[in-house]
Amino acid sequence: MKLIFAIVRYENEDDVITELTKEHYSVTKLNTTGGFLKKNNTTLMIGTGDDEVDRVINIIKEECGADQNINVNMPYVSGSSSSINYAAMPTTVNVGGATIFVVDVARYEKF
Ligand code: 2BA
Repeated sequence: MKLIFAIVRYENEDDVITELTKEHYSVTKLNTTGGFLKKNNTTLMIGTGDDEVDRVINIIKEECGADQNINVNMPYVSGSSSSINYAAMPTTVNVGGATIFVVDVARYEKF
């Protein structure tokens, strides 16, 4: 058995969950925050059989669409302790798609 962690954009979570549920996969949704952009995203936990992993990843791929570049202003600190400057540095980051981890499940029980 595998446990799939899929980090998806907040905008895509509904579509991904709907499609997975339609195909009878069980999903747990966690509200998470990306460490870099500090924006809300969603982490989905899906426990499934080894031979179902590719199907689950394909569904996520279909619903998350292509990635895209966005411009953000990242906080930037410069100077020394006597004169610290705070500024915003324009940065382009690639967002979209999904980030997926697949891990082995050592034991699974359900009561
Ligand atoms: P964030 O950490 O907010 O990252 C958002 C996007 O910013 C990333 O998109 C990436 O394009 C860029 N980025 C992240 N860290 C960066 C850095 N140190 N320097 C420059 N650019 C950086 P994705 O790679 O698609 O990641 C989307 C979200 O998935 C991430 O949100 C994070 O919540 C999660 N994630 C991605 N890789 C991860 C990993 N190896 N471990 C844990 N979480 C991960």
